[in-house]
Parts: sequence; C-alpha cells; structure tokens
Amino acid sequence: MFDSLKKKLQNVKTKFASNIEEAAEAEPAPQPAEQPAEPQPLPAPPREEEAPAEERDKPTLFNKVKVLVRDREILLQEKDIEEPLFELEMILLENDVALPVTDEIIARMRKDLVGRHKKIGSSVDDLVTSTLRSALCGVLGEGLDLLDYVRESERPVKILFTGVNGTGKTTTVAKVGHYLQKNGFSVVIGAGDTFRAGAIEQLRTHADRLGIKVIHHQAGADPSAVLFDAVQYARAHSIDVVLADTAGRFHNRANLMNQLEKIRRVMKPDLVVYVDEAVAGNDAVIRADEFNRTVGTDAVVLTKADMDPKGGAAISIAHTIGKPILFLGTGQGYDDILPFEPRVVVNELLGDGT
Ligand SMILES: Nc1nc2c(ncn2[C@@H]2O[C@H](COP(=O)(O)OP(=O)(O)O)[C@@H](O)[C@H]2O)c(=O)[nH]1
Ligand SMILES: [Mg+2]
Repeated sequence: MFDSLKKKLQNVKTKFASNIEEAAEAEPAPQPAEQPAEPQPLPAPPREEEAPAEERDKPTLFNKVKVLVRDREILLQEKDIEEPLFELEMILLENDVALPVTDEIIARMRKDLVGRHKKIGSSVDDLVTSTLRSALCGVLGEGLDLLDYVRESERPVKILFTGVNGTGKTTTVAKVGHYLQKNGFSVVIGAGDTFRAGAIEQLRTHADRLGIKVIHHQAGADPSAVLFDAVQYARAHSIDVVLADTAGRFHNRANLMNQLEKIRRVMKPDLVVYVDEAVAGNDAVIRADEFNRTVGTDAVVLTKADMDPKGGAAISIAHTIGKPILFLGTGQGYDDILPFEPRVVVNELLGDGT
C-alpha cells in the first residue's frame, strides 16, 4: 500500500535531515553571553549550551528556529529547507495529492520548521519525521470509528452506500457487515441495486457466505421500497445495523440522482457513505467532492488501497470534502478492510510503524 509515495518520502526525509545538518556545520562557533529571548538581527549566533532549558524553550520572535544538532544548537532559516520543501511539494503532486492539500502540507512544514522554537533531542531525523507526521495528520483530520458510532446511535443504525459503478460498493457492504458481526453487532443488508443484472445475486452470494440476511425484491424494483423493507425487518427483529447497497450512479445523471434522493427520504439513513477507489487518485477526490455537494456525504470508504502505490486520494479526500474516511479496502477478502486511523496511516507512510 502506497509504496511509491513511502519510498519517496523516505528520500525527502533524508534530504531535509542532511540540509539541516549542513546548516549546522556552516553555523559559526557559539558565542558567550547571549540574550535568549530578545529578537536579534540576522545572522544570529547560536545559543549557549549553558542557557537554562526553560529559556531555550521560549518561542523566538523572529523567522528561524533553534535546532539541536549533535548536542549543539543552531538557528535554522528558511533557506536551509527551501530545496527539500520544493522536492516534497513535487513528490506529493506526482503522487496525486490534490494541489490545495499539497499547499497545506507544505505550509504546515514551513511553519513548524521555521519561525518557531522547537525542543528536540539530538536527532535531526526525529525532527524531520515528527514535523512531517504532524503536517500529514493535520490534513487527514480525525477518522470515524464505526463501532463507536454504532454503540452511541439509536437502533437500527442505517448506513447507505453510494458512489459510481465498479468501485467496490457491494464488496464493501459485505466486508462492513462481516466487520460489524465480528464485533458483536447484528446486521441486515438491503439489496438496493435493483438496476444491474446479477447485482442481487452477487450480494446474496456474499451474504450467504457470511451468514447475513439480505432483504431483496425483483430486479427492476424500486430501491426505496427494498430499503424501506430492510429497515422494517431490522426494527421487527431488533437488528443493530442496516447496510444498504445501491446501484452505481454519477452525480450528473439526473434520474439516478433523483432516485437516490427518494431513497434518502424513505430510508432516512444515519450515515451516507461515499465509496470510491483509491487507485482513481485525483478523480476520486473530484467525484467525492461533487457527490458531497449534490447529495451530501457523511464519510468515505476508499477501496483498492492495496493496488494504489500513490496514496494521493487517501491523503486528499478528507481535507477536500471535510468528511472523514471510514475504512480503506485492502483486498478482495472479507477481512481486507482497515478502519481508517490517521496516525496509523501516517506511521505506515513514514515507515516507522511507531
Ligand atoms: N484489490 C481490491 N479489489 C477490490 C476491493 N474492493 C472491491 N474490489 C473488487 O472490485 C470489483 C468491483 O467490486 P463491486 O463490489 O462489485 O463494486 P460495485 O459495482 O461498486 O458494487 C470486484 O472485483 C471486487 O472484488 C479492494 O479493496 N481491493
Ligand atoms: Mg454493486
């Protein structure tokens, strides 16, 4: 998952670190008496080793930051990180991170490295990794824990899955059903894709394997009626969660969008989940944005993350539409679904697994 991006981030981290080390080596030898909290003209001398820790930790007022390199402190300036910052920007764009999200990450990196006092140990690597980590976490925002959500909601919890064709909605409905069952919740699935031949059968095959009840009508039936019945069934049998599969649709196809509006009115979903594939990169981000504007979206599932070397959609989508990612799909098996925890994904990207 995201291997190309991971490798490139590793390289750019090394570049940041070596630039900072170079800046440290170019720094003049420490001067004695210094006023730590006062603004000073550039270039400023490094701070004294013997300056009290609490003084060293105070934010400086000018545009640079003290960095400890091999047990000595230097003042890091913008020019020292300009080049790796540019390289990082190119890497993010090449890996399908949306432009505004790339800008945000770069701005966060710059702000964190320059113009603020930073307390770090003697490792430049740690500084670079933690700065990059917090910039990425900043754009990924908070995930959404489905188990917590279900625990805290009135029953039955109704979840509607929507999005374009072939992205993995039906597979995701089956995976989420399995995930909820494993975690102690009862589930019923509504076969709301009555449009495509074979869709009901496909869903029933998944559900049979997983021991999940499917409510379905004939092909061509009104999906609102099917999903209404699924909700009634859940009420009558005290089922915790209703998962509603739907036919793939485009935001710009009026008849299908009207049908979706009707499903929403009749079923009254608690969560509308937009499903798209991570491999679609920027296209997935644009489509999610358009779906969110036209029908509204509460959360996103990105499938096929296992086939995506870039990770751009996963990084960009939540920040772009302002809605959390719920899961990443990571394969074709029923267990190949990963609750989206931003910190875990960022650690995976930065390759340190901590
Ligand atoms: N590699 C991989 N394939 C997936 C994933 N999710 C779905 N698929 C495959 O994508 C194809 C389309 O899935 P389907 O659920 O029928 O999509 P739908 O048309 O949106 O309902 C199927 O072959 C699935 O096995 C995933 O996370 N990883
Ligand atoms: Mg389907």
